[in-house]
Amino acid sequence: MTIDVTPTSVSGINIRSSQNRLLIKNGRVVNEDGMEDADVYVEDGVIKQVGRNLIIPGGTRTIDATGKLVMPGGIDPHTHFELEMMGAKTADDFYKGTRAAVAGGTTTVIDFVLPQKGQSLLEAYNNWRQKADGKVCCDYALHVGVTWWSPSVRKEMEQLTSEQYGVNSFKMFMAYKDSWMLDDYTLYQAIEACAELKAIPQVHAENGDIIARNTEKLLAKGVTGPEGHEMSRNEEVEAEAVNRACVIANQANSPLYIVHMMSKSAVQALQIARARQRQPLYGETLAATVGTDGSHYRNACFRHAAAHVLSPPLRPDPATPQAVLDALADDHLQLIGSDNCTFTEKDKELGKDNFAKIPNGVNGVEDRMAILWQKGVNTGIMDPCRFVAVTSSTAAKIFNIWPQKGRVAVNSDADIVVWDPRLERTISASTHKHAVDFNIFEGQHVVGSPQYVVVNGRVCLDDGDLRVVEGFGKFIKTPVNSPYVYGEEAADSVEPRAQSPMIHTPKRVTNGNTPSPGFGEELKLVNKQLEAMSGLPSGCSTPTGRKMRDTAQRDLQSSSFSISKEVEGLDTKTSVRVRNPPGGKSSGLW
Ligand code: URQ
Ligand code: ZN
Ligand code: ZN
Repeated sequence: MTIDVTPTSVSGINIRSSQNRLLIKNGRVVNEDGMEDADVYVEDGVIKQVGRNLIIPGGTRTIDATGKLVMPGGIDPHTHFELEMMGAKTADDFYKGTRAAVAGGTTTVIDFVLPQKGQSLLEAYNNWRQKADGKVCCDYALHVGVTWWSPSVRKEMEQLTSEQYGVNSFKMFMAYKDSWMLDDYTLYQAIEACAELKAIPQVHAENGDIIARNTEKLLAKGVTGPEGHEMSRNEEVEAEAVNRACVIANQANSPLYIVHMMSKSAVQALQIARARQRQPLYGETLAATVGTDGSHYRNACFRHAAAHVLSPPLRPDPATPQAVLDALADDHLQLIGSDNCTFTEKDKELGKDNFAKIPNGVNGVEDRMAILWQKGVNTGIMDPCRFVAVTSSTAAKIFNIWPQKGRVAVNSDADIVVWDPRLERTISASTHKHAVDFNIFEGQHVVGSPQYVVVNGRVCLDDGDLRVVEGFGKFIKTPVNSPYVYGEEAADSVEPRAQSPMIHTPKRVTNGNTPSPGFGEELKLVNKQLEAMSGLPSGCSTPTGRKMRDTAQRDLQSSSFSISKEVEGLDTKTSVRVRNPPGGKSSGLW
């Protein structure tokens, strides 16, 4: 067991009991559906009271959160720790990876069990549990990959969804031909199985056949460097697979969750499918997508360019980060993960002479929240409530661990971030907590970061000092039949979904400015293309003709609370207005 602690702390158990009571005072509590000025009292890892004038036992440690936001700890729905792929093993193991997560404000990660073709899913699951259980510094759950198909795989999927194993999501690959990729027939069966089990099917949406052929052609022409990676799999290759996956899910009358959406075209394809399909479709993007771009593939330095290689790739279109941020704010995308999958310079060199051999993956679990805060909140694109939704609570709802996770409320786990919107830092590999020697956000100045991070009631980031305990985290079971995904309201048209108390209506920050250009004209074009590709809606499920939301009608009832006004001296250009929280308008003053 490794303990990053001050000399006064002695063991995981003692640390737990000596810090079993905690009061976070004078902060502004932010949940996905509103904000309120309230104190938060924690005992034995659980939030016991939220409000003002609380009666607290003597000897309780108090954190003064004046001027700070008190938010649910981040949930990163997409990590790969200790993953072996493409001849290498990720630098971040479950200890270093979750330590980096906590440093950045994330208190739960969902990692992927990825079985080899022909391997038992249960065996792979057990391997992952063995790797993770003794090392995680925060709680974690598992998705399981379906990388091949047989009756035994179907049976093991069912076993994995039982109470004993606690898995409710399965990832299928439409890329990585000759390793994890499934053909459409098999993908259809796997998605059907998920729907039958009331689990959540996830897809990696890229056309693996096109990528394989393009790779051959590029290599034959002498394009061997990292720039060939994006060239072999441009936006269209991603958007086609997004549309195809949605069509297959529609035929199977299944919901669908699309992981790591990296391009405007892919988001447009999803937006169109969400408008036509009855079952819910969810889109996840990455910190990498909003925090950097594909221009790095043209960097003359192989190390630099290869460090940015992931799949689907970062896009050269410089409008991508802004468009993806807009989509996150407008609920065309629902979550942001990291896809943390770090390989060292030495590992990336496996592809020195052939871009197709560069191990795929980048960092992100540590900087995901600060990057989104900087790019999304400080710029006024989204408000803090939407920030909480996309970084935490929506993942908790989809994967059916809400409100245990993803909420600051009585009886929720005490996974809490005290966020200082004034804290400034510059991201660098020289200071990050990852085990990897490169950071794709190197040199970026961010304003807003966690000051305290509480994991299950224990202060693991203490006024900037990281004090995690290896093995302190635990495995969290994710039960099937998530009401958010499979509940009645989830299958209805957009109006009832928006009215559901469980579902936050996303808030576009208006700032008095015209919203940045969305997908208007381009969308119409792609709409036509995709309609032509997909044919008519399935006879297996009932199309609802779900209406696309009218952006002009969003967020018209803003309150006057403004972070830039309230936190004097902030150098963030923030001017965020939010709706009144449920139960009445907040005072707006700390
Ligand atoms: O495809 C993924 O999610 C993993 C296995 C690799 N990382 C990446 O490049 N996205
Ligand atoms: Zn993937
Ligand atoms: Zn991934």
